[in-house]
Amino acid sequence: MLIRLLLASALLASWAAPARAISLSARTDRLIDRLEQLGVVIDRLERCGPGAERAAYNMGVNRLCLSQGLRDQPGLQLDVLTHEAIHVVQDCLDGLETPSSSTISLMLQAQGGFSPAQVDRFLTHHLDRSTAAHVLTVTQSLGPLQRQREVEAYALQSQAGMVESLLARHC
Ligand SMILES: [Ca+2]
Repeated sequence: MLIRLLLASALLASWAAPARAISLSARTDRLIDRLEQLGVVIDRLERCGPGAERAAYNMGVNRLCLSQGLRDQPGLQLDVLTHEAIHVVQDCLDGLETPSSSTISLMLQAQGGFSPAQVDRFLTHHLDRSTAAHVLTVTQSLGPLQRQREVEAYALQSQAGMVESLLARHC
């Protein structure tokens, strides 16, 4: 199982990028630049939804909202942006220009030859217990595909380098 995890990580990660050498806000700026290059419009608003959401991505119009308030919390800001960037990757997997999206799980199965159970173990490996409980709560009313998209975004939201690599490969 460990070898499979490493293989999945190698498939997703960019080992060449010395990510830690760069500041959190510089990494956020770089990710924003990358998304803008793809044609994603970034809106910096006070709030991103009726429930004062910190961020949102609309795959129909390729607009990503990031709350202004996050500027004071660079670590959280990068995680939140990375979470939304994973939704952009999922959008790209079904064509960025279309209003539909796919999942990283289906991509790993199709392109990496992984079984659904192996992909689940890989994602669970990156998801800490408290986050996993939170994801189950916030996705309770969602259908299986939408829930899977959220599981992937929560599991990989602290993996900015991996997500940059996924954007480069699939968008
Ligand atoms: Ca789209």
